[in-house]
Amino acid sequence: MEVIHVTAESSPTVADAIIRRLREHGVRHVFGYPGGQITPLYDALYRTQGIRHILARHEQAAGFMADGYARATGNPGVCLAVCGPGVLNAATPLATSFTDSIPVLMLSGQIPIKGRGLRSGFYHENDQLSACSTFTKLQVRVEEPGAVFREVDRAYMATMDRRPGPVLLEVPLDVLRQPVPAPAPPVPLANTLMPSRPIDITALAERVESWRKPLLLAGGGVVSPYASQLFVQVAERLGAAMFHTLSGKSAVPGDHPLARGLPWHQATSDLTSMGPFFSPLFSEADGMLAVGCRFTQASTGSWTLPQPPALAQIDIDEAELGRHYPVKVGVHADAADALRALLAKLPGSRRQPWAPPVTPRAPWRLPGIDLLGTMRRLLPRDAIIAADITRLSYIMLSEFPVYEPRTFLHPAGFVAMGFGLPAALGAKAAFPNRTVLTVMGDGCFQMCGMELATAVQEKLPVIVILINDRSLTLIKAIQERRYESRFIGVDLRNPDFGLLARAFGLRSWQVDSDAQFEPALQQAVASGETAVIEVRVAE
Ligand SMILES: Cc1ncc(C[n+]2csc(CCOP(=O)(O)OP(=O)(O)O)c2C)c(N)n1
Repeated sequence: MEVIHVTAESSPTVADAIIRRLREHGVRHVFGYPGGQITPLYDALYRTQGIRHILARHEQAAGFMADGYARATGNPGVCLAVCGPGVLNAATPLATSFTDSIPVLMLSGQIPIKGRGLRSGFYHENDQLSACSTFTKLQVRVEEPGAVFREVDRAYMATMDRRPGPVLLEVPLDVLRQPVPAPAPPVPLANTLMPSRPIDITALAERVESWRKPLLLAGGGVVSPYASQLFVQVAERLGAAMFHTLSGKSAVPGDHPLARGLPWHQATSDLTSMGPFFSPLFSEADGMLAVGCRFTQASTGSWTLPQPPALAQIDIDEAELGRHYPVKVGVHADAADALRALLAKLPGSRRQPWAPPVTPRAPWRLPGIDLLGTMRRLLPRDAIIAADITRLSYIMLSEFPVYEPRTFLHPAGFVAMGFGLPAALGAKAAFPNRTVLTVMGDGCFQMCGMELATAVQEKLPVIVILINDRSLTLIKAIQERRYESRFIGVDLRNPDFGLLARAFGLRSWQVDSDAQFEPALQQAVASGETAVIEVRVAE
């Protein structure tokens, strides 16, 4: 239904002002899906140079694309969705960004001001600001044309302020069409929102230096090139063993001699009884410095991970300090700022590592096929991997080394299926010259597979590793473990994925052995085109 007549405007409107302002903030990509109340924003995009719109096939995918873009770049991802059904379709990615502290701006319209309130009869009527209030860090509504620059600045910059996260900005259709009364003021500098303040790190430095057997734990707050580098330097000075959480995966280079990976090397289906899988170093250490991490259920095996006798913590969110475990020293600061200050206080020499070298374990493999070894050999070091909610992703979190920050994208906190392909597309938009790959189960793929059309139309070639095991294995494993194998709702009758790929004009490979997987991945990487590699898991 389209009942709104949009006329061409000559002077800048609020919609023009919003798009131009975002461009001034550095936004170059907007992931979206159109609708009646946001047509002025689309028209503004049409008339504004230097900002690209990427059309998804569903607002959920647009949201995941913005999230994937933000995870891969560190800059806010921007998505655009119509008020009501569009924004609510994107509720899951917004909650994903909220849980993992990913900066995303969701830009939306709203029905005209006179229709405010429910049951007014306007189509798409909604109260999306309330609906999304528990999973967006800020909700902004612009009702006065004169407020547009201030409010767009506030919304955009809030995505990055202190703990990053998603912000919802809505503007009613009639306001979007109005002229802007005054010229744009200068764009405020990012650091005016979060002035860096002197951090007193003395107590922390004394504490960590007193430990003979220290551990360092990196969370998502350390996933940036600068923070990651500082984190590694602190570990080297202290001779500490470095662990990372699920969100902190790419913060620690997997081939560093002090890197010890996740706290566990294997997870159970319901994250209980994980004792045998925890690293023994947690029981042997005499202190741990945790940086930018939340101690989630998944990272700690439902909080049964043994804790060293002393914990120090650095976090941008004061509420995280001591939330799960008592802390001896808590530092409320940005991870990089605090690590830099800590480094300056530590002696310049490097201590000998106390933890024994890693003892290699037999690598995980599917019957007949070594996915991880082949992928690591064939993918460039800086390849970006978007790992959906599938068994292989959890194995990769534990066993697949990545080397650079922002190269492993995973919805660790909200655990939302359907993330992989769109997040990969978002990353590819940001880095057209890097290899981008997604790992998906057959369940995950069928939640967002239509985004293959986006990959083709928008020329965002990504590689899809699709594990076809005809089941929702992670849930089936719980039914096996807890419900005496009473399997219900977990077996999939799948389409022919090769034919499906062909319907999008894409090349695909069906593989079930090393001899097939290796050349398929080689060709897919070399082709520079979107490719689907279906890994057929034996019955
Ligand atoms: C949107 C959403 N719905 C349901 C779940 C619960 N869930 C977690 S894993 C999983 C199965 C995933 O299946 P698949 O993609 O085939 O991967 P596999 O488990 O087979 O490795 C389900 C249903 C979820 N995490 N997200």
